[in-house]
Amino acid sequence: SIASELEPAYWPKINSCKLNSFESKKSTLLYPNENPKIDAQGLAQKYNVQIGGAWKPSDCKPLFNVAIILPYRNRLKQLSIFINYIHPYLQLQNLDYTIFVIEQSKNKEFNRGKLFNVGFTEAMKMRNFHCFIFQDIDLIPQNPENIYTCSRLPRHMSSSVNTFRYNLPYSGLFGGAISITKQQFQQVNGFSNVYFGWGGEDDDFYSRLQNKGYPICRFCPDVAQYYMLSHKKETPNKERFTYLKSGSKRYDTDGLRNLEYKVLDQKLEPLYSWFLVDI
Ligand code: NGS
Repeated sequence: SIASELEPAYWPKINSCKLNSFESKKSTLLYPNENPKIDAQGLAQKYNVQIGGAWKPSDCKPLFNVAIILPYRNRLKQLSIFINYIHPYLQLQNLDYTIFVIEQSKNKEFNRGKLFNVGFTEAMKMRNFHCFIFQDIDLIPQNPENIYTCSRLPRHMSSSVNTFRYNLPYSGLFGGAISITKQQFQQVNGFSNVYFGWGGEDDDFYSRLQNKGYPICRFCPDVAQYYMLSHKKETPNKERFTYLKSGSKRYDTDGLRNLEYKVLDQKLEPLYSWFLVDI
């Protein structure tokens, strides 16, 4: 049934963490502080975040863990707004989570899909994560019920964004913020690596899921509400439609399986694990 497909893939059982501590906030939409004080050490202490951006509840045992992968370049203010907001938000949900920031070096166009593949690969070297959230740092989840873990089906989490007046622009949209299990991500060979510049990589990823027979799911619009931080529009990739057309030829070869990159630097920051990569 639909209901069971929306359940977390690792729904907590007896003696494990309840997901109910956010009940009281249910009807309140949350907004980020757009001018947060940048005191990473202080925030890490206040919220008990382990170095590298990891946290889990101490009074119960989460039955799932999640890696949150954030592709990044040149948006320091947005990063600090997001990071300041997301730790307390996630802690309302009693998750075992780690935050990864994957920064692309300067020399090429931004490649969101490839950075997700890198994030997946590096996170898996640190720990055998069950569940991955791939998301943009300009998207602030507003409803604490939008749980940051995997459903049985891959989930489009950001289906209701203020900039689209909380409407879904097209039914195949699978961009912004998504959740997917490790196995599902490996089965579709991750994202394509060929999309440099804005657009198309998420549509390609959706086709990969369809190709392997995975329907996607979404929570209802009031749960899936996001507030988008403003920024100027990126330059679209002129090749994106050509790549999308020939996409199916590359599903098996282009992705996690042929991923090549170089880690230029890495650091366990107080609030996230940071990787600088040349792709
Ligand atoms: C589509 C893009 C997607 C993008 C979506 C929403 O047109 O990559 O718009 O973008 N696909 C192509 O360009 C082929 S948004 O308005 O949120 O910036 O995610």
